[in-house]
Amino acid sequence: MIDQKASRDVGEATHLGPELSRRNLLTGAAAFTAALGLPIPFAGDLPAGFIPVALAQDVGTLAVAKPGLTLLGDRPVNMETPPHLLDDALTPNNRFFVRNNGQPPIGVDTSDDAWTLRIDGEVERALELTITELKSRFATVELDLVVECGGNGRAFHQPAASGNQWTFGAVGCARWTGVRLRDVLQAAGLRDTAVHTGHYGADTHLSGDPDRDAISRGVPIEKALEEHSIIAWAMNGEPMPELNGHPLRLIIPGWPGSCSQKWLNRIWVRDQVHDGEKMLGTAYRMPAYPVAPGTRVPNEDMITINSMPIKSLITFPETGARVNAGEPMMIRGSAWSGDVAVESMEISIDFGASWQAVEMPAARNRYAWRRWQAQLTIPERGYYEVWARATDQNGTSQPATTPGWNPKGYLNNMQHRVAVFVL
Ligand SMILES: Nc1nc2c(c(=O)[nH]1)N[C@H]1C(S)=C(S)[C@@H](COP(=O)(O)O)O[C@H]1N2
Ligand SMILES: [Mo]
Repeated sequence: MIDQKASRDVGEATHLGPELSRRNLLTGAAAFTAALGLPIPFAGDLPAGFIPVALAQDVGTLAVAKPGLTLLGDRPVNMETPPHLLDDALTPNNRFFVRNNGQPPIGVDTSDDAWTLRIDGEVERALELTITELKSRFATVELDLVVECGGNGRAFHQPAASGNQWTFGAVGCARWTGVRLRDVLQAAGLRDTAVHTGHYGADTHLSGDPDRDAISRGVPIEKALEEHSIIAWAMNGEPMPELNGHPLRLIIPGWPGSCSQKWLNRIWVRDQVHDGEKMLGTAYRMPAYPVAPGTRVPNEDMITINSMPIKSLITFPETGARVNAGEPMMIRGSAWSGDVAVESMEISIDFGASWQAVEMPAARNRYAWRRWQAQLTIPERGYYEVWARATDQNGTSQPATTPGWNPKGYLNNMQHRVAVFVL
C-alpha cells in the first residue's frame, strides 16, 4: 500500500535508515500503539529494544495507522492523502493528512480531567479549563470543516520551494465536535486591547529544546470570534488520532491549517499581532506583490496569509482510469475555499477548451467542502484528461497551472487533472 519511493525517501532524509530513524521517533508501548492505531495486548512481553515488525519493515512508520497515505517524512511525521482516497464527504480519521512541525507529545495524560487549556493575556480573567469543563460550561457544536495546509501544492512550484513537497493531498474535511472559540474567549472577557490570538500546543521542538515551540501561530481577533472557529475534541464522532492533535485542537476553517493548533493547551490573547514561531520571516507569508520565480524577497515585503483560495479535487476516478468508449462513467470530487464561499464547479475533457457545469449540492454548513459529481460518456477511443475548476463568489476561478511563485511555495490552487484511458 505504501508508496515505495516515499518509503525510500524517509531513509534518505534521515541518513539513518528506516530502523534507526524510527527508533528515534518511537519509544515505549504508548508510542507504538499510537503509531499502529491499535492496542498491543502483549506489549509487556515485547523484549526491550524491539520495535514492532510492522513499524520496522520498509513501510512508512505510522503509515500503519493511516494506510495508503504517502509519507513525506517521519521526523517530523508528515503524510498526505492521494486524491482518490479523499472520495468521501467526510474524510475518515485514518485518511486525514498529517502535518507536524515538531514531535507530538508522548506519555502525557490526555484524559478529560487532566488536560487543561489556559486562556490568558488581554482578558478580564485568565481561565484554566479541563476538557470536562469545556464540555460542561459551553454549548457543544458539530461542524464539517476543511483543514488545508498553506503549502498544499508546493511540489509544483518551479524553482522548487523548500519544505514538504505536498502535491494535492494536504487537505481533508472532517466533522469536528467542540465548542466555539468565541464562547470561551467571551467567558474570559476580552479587553479592548485584544487584537490577536497566539496559539500553543504540547508538541515539542525538533531540537528537543523545551524553550522553543514547534509552531505557535495566531489569528486576528475577528477571525477567532467567527462562529465557525472552534476548539475541538472529537473528529468524525471519535477521539482525534494522536497525530491530528488528540485530545484538543483548534479548527480555524478557511485559513491555512497552521492556524489550527493541535494538542492545544494555551491561547494567549495579544495586544499586537502574534509573533510566535512561524508567524514571521517567510513562514506562511507571501510577497506583497507578484515576483519572478526565484526572486529573493525581503522580509518586510512579506505579508501573512489569511484566507485560502478557491480549490477543488477530482476524487473519482483515480488518475489512469480505464473505461470503455461509449460507456457512462462517474466523475466526483470536492470544492472548497476560504472566506469567500464556493459558487460553482465545472469540468473539461478537452484540456480546458470548453467547460461544463456539474451538480454540486450545498454542504451541511459553511466551510465544509462541497461534493460534486457528473456523469460522462466519452464516445471515442483515446487518451483524455478530466480537468476540474471551481469558482468562488467573487468570480475567481482556479488557474490551469501553478499561480504566483513565492519563496515558500504557498497557495497553489491550480486545477486538478486526472488521466482517463478510453479503450
Ligand atoms: N501543535 C501543532 N499544531 C499544528 C501543527 C503542528 O506542527 N503543531 N501543524 C499545523 C499545520 S502547518 C497544519 S497544515 C495543520 C495540519 O493538521 P493535521 O495534521 O491534523 O492534518 O495542523 C497545524 N497545527
Ligand atoms: Mo501547514
